[in-house]
Amino acid sequence: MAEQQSIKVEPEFDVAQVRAQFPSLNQQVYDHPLVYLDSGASAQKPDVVIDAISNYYRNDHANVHRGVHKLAERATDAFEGARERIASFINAESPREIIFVRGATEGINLVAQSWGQQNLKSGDEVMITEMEHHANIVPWQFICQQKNAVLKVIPMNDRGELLMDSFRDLLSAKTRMVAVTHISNALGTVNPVKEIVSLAHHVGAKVLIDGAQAAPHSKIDIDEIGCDFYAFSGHKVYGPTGIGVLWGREELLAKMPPYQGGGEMIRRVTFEKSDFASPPYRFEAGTPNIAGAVGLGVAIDWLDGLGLGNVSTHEAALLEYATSKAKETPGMRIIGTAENKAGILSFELEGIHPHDLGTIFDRQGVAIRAGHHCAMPVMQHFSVPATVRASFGVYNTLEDIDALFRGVARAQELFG
Ligand code: 7TS
Repeated sequence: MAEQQSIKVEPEFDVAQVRAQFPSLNQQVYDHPLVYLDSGASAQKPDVVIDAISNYYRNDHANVHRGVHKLAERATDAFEGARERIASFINAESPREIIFVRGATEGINLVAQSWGQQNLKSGDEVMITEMEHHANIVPWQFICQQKNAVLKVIPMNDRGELLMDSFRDLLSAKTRMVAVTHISNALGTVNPVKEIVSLAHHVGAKVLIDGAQAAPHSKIDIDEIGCDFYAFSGHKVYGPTGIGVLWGREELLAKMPPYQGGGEMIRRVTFEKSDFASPPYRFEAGTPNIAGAVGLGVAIDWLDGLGLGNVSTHEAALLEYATSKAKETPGMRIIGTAENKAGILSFELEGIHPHDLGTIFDRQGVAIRAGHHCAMPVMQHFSVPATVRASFGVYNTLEDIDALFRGVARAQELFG
């Protein structure tokens, strides 16, 4: 993702020093040192994040926005401070554009329901791609069924790259929303989101980017991408689970109806009628995940402190090394060979079911994911039931990849 790398001078990147900050990596699994290659599913947490959550609960916890006492003030400052940090991290114009959600899944559901209920009508079209995670398929199916709108799918080639000509052909005045993953979790493909946004805007469609896999790996600048909504999850960017971010353009959010009703999201309530608060609070009914937001703010500062250019470069080197080893391995087929690819290696091994492979890896302390990766249409495209996926994080090393390939050799030995 060279185009999105930060141009600021970044600190030295020392993977040993990064690893040392992750207590969970320092353990044995079945008498082998843990090799964690499943960050695409969820990343491990550095000390600073664990400590921030613990300190918050030890010292500062109270409910936000409503208390008149000191702890309520501190909790509110920490919560809103995290919102400001996240806004500046993705280059949003204002913290009012940052909605705290449970994760990318909830962010997408929020847009599909709130924006979709108001803006879609019978015959309108919503466009997604063949490589979406179910989180960016099912919410659109729901709203399309509710509104009698049509779900269109941008196809991909056998390398796992979107067919941009087909996209151009599918676009029309009927297209109201284009919802696309920034990076495919099953293939690693980095999609040309800027170009997609520009083409979609040309026909008057809005664009939502599912950034769940992109936010941990590269600098996200929503202003540069030009999209209308961007969603990501805290737990994949080295932050806690149960918290994520939906960014939306302020002028769009201002017109959108609430997603859920309850406390925090109202201005005035009578039994006849309720008036709603302005964004982001209109979309944050109930007591939020305060500790999660605090942890996420710290995680993002920490990641930013490593330098996202460094992170991209490090993970690109891991991918290159793993890909070259994969190409030398007999019987191994890489699923997803896009020109522009992030740190994900999905593969199948001739004659061995991915789930059996997963177990063999596990017994050697190597954590990978085997399955359909919540992207069943991708599996259908490649005619496989599942793949094995190694996904890389900031703490992975070339030795981790060597361990992965020792696992492959062991599996081939066992299965003859
Ligand atoms: N979108 C993409 C591209 C994802 O990879 C994921 C999670 C989601 C959305 C949903 O994120 P959530 O945090 O709301 O669950 N992907 C994976 C994965 O690849 N393995 O486990 C979860």
